[in-house]
Amino acid sequence: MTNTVIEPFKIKSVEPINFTTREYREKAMREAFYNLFLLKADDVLIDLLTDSGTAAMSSKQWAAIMDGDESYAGSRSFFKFEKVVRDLTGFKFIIPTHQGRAAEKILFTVVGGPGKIIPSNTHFDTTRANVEFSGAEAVDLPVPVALETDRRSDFKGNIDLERLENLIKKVGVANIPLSILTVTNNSVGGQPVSMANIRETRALLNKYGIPLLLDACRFAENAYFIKLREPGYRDKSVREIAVEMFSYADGCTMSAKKDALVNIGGFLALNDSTIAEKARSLLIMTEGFPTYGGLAGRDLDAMAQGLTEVLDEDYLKYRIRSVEYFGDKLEKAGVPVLVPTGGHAVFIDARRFLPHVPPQQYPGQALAVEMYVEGGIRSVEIGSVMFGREVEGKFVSANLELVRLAIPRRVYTQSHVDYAAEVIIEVFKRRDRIPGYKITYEPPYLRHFTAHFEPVVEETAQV
Ligand code: P61
Repeated sequence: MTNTVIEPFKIKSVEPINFTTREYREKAMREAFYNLFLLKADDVLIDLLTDSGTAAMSSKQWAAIMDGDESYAGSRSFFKFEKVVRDLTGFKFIIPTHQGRAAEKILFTVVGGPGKIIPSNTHFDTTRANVEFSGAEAVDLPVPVALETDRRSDFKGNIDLERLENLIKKVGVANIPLSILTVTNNSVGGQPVSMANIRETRALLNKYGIPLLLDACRFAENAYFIKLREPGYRDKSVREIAVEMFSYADGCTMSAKKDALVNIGGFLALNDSTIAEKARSLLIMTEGFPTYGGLAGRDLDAMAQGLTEVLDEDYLKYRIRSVEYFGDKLEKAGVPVLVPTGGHAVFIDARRFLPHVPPQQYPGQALAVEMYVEGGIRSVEIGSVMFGREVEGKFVSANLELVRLAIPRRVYTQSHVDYAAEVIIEVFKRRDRIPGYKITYEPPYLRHFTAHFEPVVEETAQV
């Protein structure tokens, strides 16, 4: 019997990555104001900033691209895409968009607005931004265990049903146009939502007549976790599980840049004809005609093919295992990682990694900078840089100080992951000499993308 889970593909086209020296990276980091979003991608060796839009497409997807139909209206590519999405989700109205946030913007422009409340297990930042931009309020209701990074639990992505019912009773059904479940739950560590939780959410919302939507961008990874972990699902195909997940929902938003294995694309799918009609009108104004929605015809073909490939269980086995392998390796070396490892990324608990750096000196940012300088690894801070706030002049930290190492789909091999783990372990060995950071410039919104930082030198040695 062999145990090694191998990449279920061979490589037909390669893209070189650039090696740099430590001195070069120190300079690059300084010139980027210690913000990893401001680095040139060519100066990054292993890019774990995001799993979004970074997948390697298959030869079949590239072939489908050549077959794309670029007709303005009634494109063959659209009908192919629509059929694949409808067969999978069962939803009636399929509206293509250029990416996930465009679907969110259209949806919340139609159903949001002042006084409205949108509950979720946890809104991703673009979802929250679009809810709030409409004037509505985004409420996160994760289960309490989601905030305990060192506690293992199978479905840390679940929504807290008791808090959901209390919220409905408190604010009233009329103010809740819909509820949304993010599968997997990115902001709490790419953790899955159980089928039982989806089903019970549906039952609870039915009692009050509130629609349920899925933020489905990692639906296949979620479905595979259900197969692995939830009683009664081991013998079902991942496709059957995914179909069941969608069957409890009235619609979904989708960033196809994740589980549709493409570099750009998304969609909004709905059962309600009134909302769908309003959404289509907005689509025409902002994205494009309903049979291309801000994309080229060939992009729709690539999505249709990607949505089929992502349900291949050899692929999902490799995908989930290779991310877990990375997490296990770090955990064994004593690095404080969020457990269990999620579907798309390994998350490091920077508060435990750098206990001497207080939240107001951004331990996640400090760690992300060090990993780049040490070995050219790019990650993303998900902590007080992204979610911290000033309230009446006082610093309010994020719930968690995390650094996310997101794994692009089908891009890196096991030796890339081994190397990345070695770099992180080196940084861990000298963790007590790592300084905190202060912000020297920030824009009014989504500051993590463009803020400037400086090390706090008085406290410890300079980077
Ligand atoms: C990511 F730093 N995610 O995880 P779009 N829902 C969910 C997402 O994970 C998501 C979107 C909707 C990204 C990209 C990203 O500040 C950031 O196609 C659960 O990117 O519009 C995207 O889908 C939005 C990274 C987005 C960020 C915003 O890396």
